[in-house]
Amino acid sequence: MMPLRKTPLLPPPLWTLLGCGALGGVFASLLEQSGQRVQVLLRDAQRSRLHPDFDFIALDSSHHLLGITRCFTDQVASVRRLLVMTKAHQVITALTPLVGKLSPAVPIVLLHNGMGVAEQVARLFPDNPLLVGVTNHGAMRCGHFAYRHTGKGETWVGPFNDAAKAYQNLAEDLARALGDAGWDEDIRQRQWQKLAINCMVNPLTALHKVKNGELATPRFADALDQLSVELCDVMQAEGLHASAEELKRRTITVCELTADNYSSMLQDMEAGRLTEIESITGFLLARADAHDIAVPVNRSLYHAIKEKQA
Ligand code: KPL
Repeated sequence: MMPLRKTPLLPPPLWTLLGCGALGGVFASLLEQSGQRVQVLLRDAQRSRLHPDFDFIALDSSHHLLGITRCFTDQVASVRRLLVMTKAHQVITALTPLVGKLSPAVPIVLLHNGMGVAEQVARLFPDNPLLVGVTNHGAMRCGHFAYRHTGKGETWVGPFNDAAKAYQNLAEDLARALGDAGWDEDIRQRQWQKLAINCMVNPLTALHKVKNGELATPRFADALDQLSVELCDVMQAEGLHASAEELKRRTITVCELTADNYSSMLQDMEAGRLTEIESITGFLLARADAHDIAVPVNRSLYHAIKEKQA
């Protein structure tokens, strides 16, 4: 009888996370809790700062202290898969120090609100598999390396370039940590659906200083109607499936599911941070202009946010 060959036990995957904001911190914690390995890649300027354990408050309000490893740019050779969860406008600045250092074999996953950033990343790293994704988990940052998971949602990732098509296993690994996560070859459709939700929820909640749930009340029904018609026109011109009623319905569902949450744009405004308006409504306006479609209501929200931000 042939002796049974032992299959070597593979070590759990190692994720390197760039961007320790609210969502990044929650994803790092959930990945770590699922038994996968996580290291966070920090800016060199943060070498001398204190690095306490992650203080993670789960959905059931339980507290967890997680010893997540930190690494810096000179350790980039250890990176096997890179999950980028900075704000959209920080992605290029955060990735630029890795140009020429990150192996072209490392898949890069971009998970942020808004669109238009992956095109720039593809120019910086033309040979790396590039994946993009959307998520609607809720998260809050409650201090230095302290995070609260405020809502469980879906996460979808898919390929931005051909090289990324072989990386479906990354979606499976995310699913083990996040629950609802999947692979979608046609991720652009989902990105636009999320963009439409963000174009409606983020500027409106930030300008009116209301929780997401408020948008599901009759007070905002007209505004959502007008915005969803404009968004639908642009999506159809982009060759995507869209109906204004469905975009509005999806937005209301998200607002009901996250009724008690403050949108990321409201949180950014209140904290005096730059918002993601350029990658959200700014991207929509650019595509509307390219198709010569008038989007006056979205445009006025864009200018109102820019004015407040200034
Ligand atoms: O993605 C979000 C955000 O706050 O940025 C939504 C979906 C609006 C949930 O708050």
